[in-house]
Amino acid sequence: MSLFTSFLLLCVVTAVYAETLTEDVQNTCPVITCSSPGLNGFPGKDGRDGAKGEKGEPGQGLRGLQGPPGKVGPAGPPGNPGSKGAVGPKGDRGDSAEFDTGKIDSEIAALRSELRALRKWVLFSLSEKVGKKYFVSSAKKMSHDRVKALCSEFQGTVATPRNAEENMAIQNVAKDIAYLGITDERVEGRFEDLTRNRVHYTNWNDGEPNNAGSGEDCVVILGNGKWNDVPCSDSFLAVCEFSD
Ligand SMILES: [Ca+2]
Ligand SMILES: [Ca+2]
Repeated sequence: MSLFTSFLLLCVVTAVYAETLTEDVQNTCPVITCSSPGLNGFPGKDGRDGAKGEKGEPGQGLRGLQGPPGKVGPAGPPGNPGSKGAVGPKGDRGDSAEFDTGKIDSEIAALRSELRALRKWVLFSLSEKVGKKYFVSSAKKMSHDRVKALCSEFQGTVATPRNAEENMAIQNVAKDIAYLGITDERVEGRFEDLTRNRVHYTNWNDGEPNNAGSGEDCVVILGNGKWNDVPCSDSFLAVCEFSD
């Protein structure tokens, strides 16, 4: 081979190598390093709202003024009873002016005196007195049981003559047939006073006591002062006796 031919061949090889090197450099070199920087683009559109964040800490600013009180709420249910408290100290002595026993006693004495005077007047005007006994007659007729109740109501008892003088007094005070405090209710034919003591003074009318009909266990004094046994349910005047 001639020297000229070798020179041409070398040129061709060099040219091919250079072209090959240029292509490799273009394929591996980044553009940004290999070219001038471009201009910034326009801002993109707003993105979507993100997820809600956690509650933040209280602020550090000044606290506002306190508002007016709210409306009173409804009453709640009653609570359980409380425990019993301790016994308190003894109180002061009360005012006894309203309970002046001396004043009360004097007022009672005055009332008793007035009552005695009134009682004397009633007995004097309405009764017959024999010794320490007063006999007073009712103006209304009633059964023997009612007579007993009436005399008891006025703290007396049914008139029971113990002698002729008392029998006369009862006869005088009674304006009609009147019950005496004598019966044979417990034992037929055994006449007793209302304390169940057998009577010793009697003033029976002729033919009495006869326990007539279905039975006669109470005693009345007639207009002539004589006695008759009668049914206790019959109605006659009451004569009560009182002690002085
Ligand atoms: Ca009888
Ligand atoms: Ca009779």
